[in-house]
Amino acid sequence: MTIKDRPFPDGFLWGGAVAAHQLEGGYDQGGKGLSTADVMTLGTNEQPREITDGVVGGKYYPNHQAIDFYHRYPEDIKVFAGMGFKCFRTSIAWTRIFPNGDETEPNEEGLQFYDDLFDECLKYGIQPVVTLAHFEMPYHLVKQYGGWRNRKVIKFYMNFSQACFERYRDKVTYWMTFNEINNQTNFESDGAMLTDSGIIHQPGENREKWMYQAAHYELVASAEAVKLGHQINPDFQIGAMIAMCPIYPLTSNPADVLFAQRAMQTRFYFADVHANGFYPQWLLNRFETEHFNIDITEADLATLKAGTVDYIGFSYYMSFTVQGTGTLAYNEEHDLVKNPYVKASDWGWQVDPIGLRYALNWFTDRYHLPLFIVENGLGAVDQKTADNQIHDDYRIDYLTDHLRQVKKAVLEDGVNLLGYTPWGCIDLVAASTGQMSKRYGFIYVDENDDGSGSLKRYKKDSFEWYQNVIATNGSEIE
Ligand code: P53
Repeated sequence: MTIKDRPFPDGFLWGGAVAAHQLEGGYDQGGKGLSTADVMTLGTNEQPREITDGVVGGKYYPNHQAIDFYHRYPEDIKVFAGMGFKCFRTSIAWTRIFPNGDETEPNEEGLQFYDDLFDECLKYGIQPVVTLAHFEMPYHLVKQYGGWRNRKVIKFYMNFSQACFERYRDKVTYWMTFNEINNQTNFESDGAMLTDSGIIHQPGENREKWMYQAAHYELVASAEAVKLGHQINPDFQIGAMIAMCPIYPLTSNPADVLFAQRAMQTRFYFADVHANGFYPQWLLNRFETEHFNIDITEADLATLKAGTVDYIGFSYYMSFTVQGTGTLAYNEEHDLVKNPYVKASDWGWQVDPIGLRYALNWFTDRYHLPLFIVENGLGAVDQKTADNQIHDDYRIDYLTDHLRQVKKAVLEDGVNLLGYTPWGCIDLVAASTGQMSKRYGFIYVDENDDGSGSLKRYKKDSFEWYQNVIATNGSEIE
């Protein structure tokens, strides 16, 4: 069987993906409250973003302005429509709807903003695909309640999701509950813990334990949201969102293979709970032996069972590799080794297109659910020429190489894939570093790391390439 000259399935959702805090800006407008994304400064690959105690004068916070999508979205959506987007993945900033998180009534101005944004998409036949919590939550919930350490936050999240489900009942079909909920597997990263769980660690506490506790409340909240969403509109498709970085053994040494398996079990148990509705036994055993005393009630277990997801959304950028360490306790901060068979991006992310086909098959075998690639892409430095061209052939190559593997997975392996939304379809603020110079877009935004620049938009070479991929429904990928 060949993939040459064959299209993707009818109705395949080609589009692009972004997240509220990384492009909207307007961080204090329309009644919006302060979010966790608003207290993170600019970093680099070597220098992690600083998490400040509130907004501190004299520091630069890239998400405050981002690319000003808050004011420019009609112009940007129009350009997406010109590319032929069938869908557009974005998130709803929790703090536009519940500025502090613990109010009883939602903020009408925030709700109206997303009504207008979704209407603008629908006008062009672009369906919004929406993440509820994408790496941000009200900062007040962090300060006042300890973020997702606190069971009370489940209720606040439910208020938020209910307000969104009800308001956008007839505008949105595809939802995701928590972006990359499993990125906190790297619990030693302050950034990952804040963005995923609103956790600011106290010195000396057991970080791993708190990661599992926070993730448990999030998984319960997700399951409750799935249940509620289906009551509000039975046609809703509510998914998980998992950061898929397959983890390979460095060698065929059985100790490496076993450790890689446990690393995968650890990084993806979140998806197990989302999709199966229960915890894997190895992890419950680990909670016991480590005396983590995670607060998991019988009622929680029933909720998890009753609120399994409809599909698995996932991001894919890179693969990881590990070597046996003599223990099975996987620690992402320390246990990753270089894979000699793949190259890395300028930010050290191991570029591995075949790993995407592997991932699609792995998810399918494990959960037998529809899949949705909701992020994929190459963060790279782009040069704008004097005549305003951006020749990003490296990005076209990256995406073509990945789409080739996706196409094989769909057409040859029979994977059920709903769509493909490359990350940062317009340049935006990088999550890990806060940089503008780590660009993913088909559309270049004239803005520097320090926020200077005209914010004008320019089409890159990849724009026309992707436009053609969509117009031909991928049939030219071979
Ligand atoms: P940036 C780590 C590993 C894989 C995906 O990332 C990740 C991260 C955290 O940075 O995040 C996702 O912008 C995330 C997006 C993010 C994108 O990947 O750091 O869902 O919000 O922007 C790319 O290069």
